[in-house]
Amino acid sequence: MTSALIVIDLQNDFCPGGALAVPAGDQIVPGINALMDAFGAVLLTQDWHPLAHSSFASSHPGKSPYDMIQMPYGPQVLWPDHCVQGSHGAAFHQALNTSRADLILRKGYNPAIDSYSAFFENDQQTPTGLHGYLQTRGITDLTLVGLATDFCVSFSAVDAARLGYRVSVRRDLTRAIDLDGSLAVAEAGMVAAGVSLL
Ligand code: VGL
Ligand code: ZN
Repeated sequence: MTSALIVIDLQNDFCPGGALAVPAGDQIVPGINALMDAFGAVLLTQDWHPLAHSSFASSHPGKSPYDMIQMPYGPQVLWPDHCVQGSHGAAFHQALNTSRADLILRKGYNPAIDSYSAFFENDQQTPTGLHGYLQTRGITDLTLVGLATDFCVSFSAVDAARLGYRVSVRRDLTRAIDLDGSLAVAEAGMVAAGVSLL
């Protein structure tokens, strides 16, 4: 068993009605549940921010959601408050089959650094521990699904490919935020990194 399904951030705040809703984000849940049976390992990630996280526009006086700012680690999009630790918005979509998960990996808990990728925070240096977990289990092949295609899914996929995993993204089981063409940029970046877009 060397392959894993990684379900990225299928949480209420990224679904219709949520604080950072991805259009039709909830529509991919049944297909993701159905895909779990094809994998020996199923992992879920959960965006998990403390109150007043530095990625929230509300933490930066005078700034609005979707503004860009310069952080010590580089440019950062400012978001509406979302996925606050323990909130309903941070909970998984109620229809997602969470019972099948071997591991739930939380990320974005560092107040000063956002974390789109499941492998590294946005400074591209601070590890989440996922690489060690996968290596220890001998997992070499990853299929990624979930939200959002152009942020957490693509950052995770590119990092995974750079770390040497064989990586596929099931485009039909992801949905995008698509800020100013971010989906096209993300897809080109994934292809350039050697990710298979299925
Ligand atoms: C995400 C923006 C902020 C994502 C998380 O899951 O794609 N996007 N936090
Ligand atoms: Zn977030």
